[in-house]
Amino acid sequence: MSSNLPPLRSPLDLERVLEFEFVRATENAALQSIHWLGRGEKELADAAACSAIYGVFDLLDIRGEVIIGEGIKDNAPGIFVGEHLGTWKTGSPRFDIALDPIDGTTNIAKGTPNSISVIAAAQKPDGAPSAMKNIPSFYSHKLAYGPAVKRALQKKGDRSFLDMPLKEVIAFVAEALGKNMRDVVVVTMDRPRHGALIEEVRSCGAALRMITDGDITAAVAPSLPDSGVDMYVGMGGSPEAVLAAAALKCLGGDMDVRMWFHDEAHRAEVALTTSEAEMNQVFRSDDLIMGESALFCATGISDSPLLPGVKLIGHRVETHSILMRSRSGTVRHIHASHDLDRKVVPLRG
Ligand code: VTB
Ligand code: MG
Ligand code: MG
Repeated sequence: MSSNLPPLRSPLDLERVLEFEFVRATENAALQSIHWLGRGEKELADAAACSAIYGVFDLLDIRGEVIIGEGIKDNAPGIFVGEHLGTWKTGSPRFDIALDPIDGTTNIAKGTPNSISVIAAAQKPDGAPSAMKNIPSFYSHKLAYGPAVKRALQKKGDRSFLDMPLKEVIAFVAEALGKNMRDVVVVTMDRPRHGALIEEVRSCGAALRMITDGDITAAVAPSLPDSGVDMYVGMGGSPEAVLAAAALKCLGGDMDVRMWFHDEAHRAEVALTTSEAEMNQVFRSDDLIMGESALFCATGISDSPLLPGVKLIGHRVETHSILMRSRSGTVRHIHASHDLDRKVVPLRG
């Protein structure tokens, strides 16, 4: 019997099959790092999460290359740019991978909320250009918003929010969401470098929520229907901007991102390899995640607007993860209960 419907899946769409292995990796990282919650040992937490991620990829027949990894910011133990993940068996699918084994290691060290393990990946044909942009600056200026604001922005000729006074941006977001300014919830990280920005949010009467760390969850929050967050703004890590962009591409929200330099020496260093135009460019999610599709997954370690953290209940451990792909737009919430007495935990080292 013939059918006019497209095939259920293309044999080449291996992202669809393999995405569940990626979420196993973030689950494993969350399960391993939970033991470090509150122990004041950032680096040991990071090392545990890395070993857990390596452990899962060591079993996976892919040819994965890390395009965005940890380490550039804080010299923590990490999985670095250029590393190979997967078995690299001949003919296995090629993936570009961005990851942060723990976003929010300080939070883990202190036992505070807002830490996750996160991976984004894009399948790509051999020889194709990189599917993700590795921004060379430590920090980027980011302003993230949800789908309704994105649609309103497109109607107004697609100006960049980063070129508008923050007050105007908040007024725009309020209008797009049908809210009063005072009900627009803006999240930023509590940092001295955000002093002027914080003053501006307060002076226009909007609702401000400050977090200590972990701005991937903050940037994704406005695109989640029930997060209670309308926008995220601030200067945070550039790798975290690209990871959040993968999620936003799946969820239909977006983010304006521009390199931001904390000192002149760093600007000069980046200028050696980057044009002035690129240093001033405003990137959107599609500019950072260039491939035709991408997957994003994250598992909560401690509670965040994106995900509940790991819970230890008797002999079992519960994890909450989110898994999504931009091609299909499917967003899965995966609540898993792990029996640590029976589970074989893949680890490296
Ligand atoms: C940022 C943010 C991260 O660390 O990189 C921040 O993107 C570092 O900021 O999510 P400081 O250099 O001011 O400490 C995180 O919050 C956690 O890695
Ligand atoms: Mg990290
Ligand atoms: Mg991080």
